[in-house]
Amino acid sequence: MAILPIYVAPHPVLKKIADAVEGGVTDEHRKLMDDMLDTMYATHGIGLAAPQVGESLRILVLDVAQKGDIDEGTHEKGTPMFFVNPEITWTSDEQNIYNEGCLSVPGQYAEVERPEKCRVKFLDYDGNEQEVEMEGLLATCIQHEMDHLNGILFIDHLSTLKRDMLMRKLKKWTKMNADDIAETHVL
Ligand code: GNR
Ligand code: NI
Repeated sequence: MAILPIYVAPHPVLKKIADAVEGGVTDEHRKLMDDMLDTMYATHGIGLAAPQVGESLRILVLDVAQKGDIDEGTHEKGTPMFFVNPEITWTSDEQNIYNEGCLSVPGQYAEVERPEKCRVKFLDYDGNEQEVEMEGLLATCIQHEMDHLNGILFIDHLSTLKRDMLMRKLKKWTKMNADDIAETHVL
């Protein structure tokens, strides 16, 4: 159990193509996934990619069903899901628009269009190969997380004008909150 600091844009680790996990899922990878899940719950995220905690590896955790508020003591885990070396094998023609946020772009939100459904092949927590189909928020979230493994942030889907505006707002946000986030974020 550990809560890891979150790397904030424009940190270079967020721009790298993450390395595939070679030789199967080990206890070391499982410890990273457990810590990522704790970190995700502690920060109220619904997904987290390893590069966001400074590990350039193709590992993700998701839980879009978590409910309640950790500060109020009403926080409940939904269904945590773990993905190692995920690959999108199919996307629907149908698109969906969500107002996205990102723990690495704190305080900023924008609408992003992505396929409404997708199929993903991956190794699970135990290292077994699986393929699942996702839709709605889950599909949006896994595509957002997969982007992180390829050095892409949700703001990279916006026009240059909107992206520059959000990055300027982010710089102001990090300056304003510098004291509060010194231990929880890496700038
Ligand atoms: O917590 C998160 N919420 C969210 C909302 C809409 C679309 C994507 C996301 S993912 C984000 C957590 C995060 O930054 N994951 O990389
Ligand atoms: Ni993100």
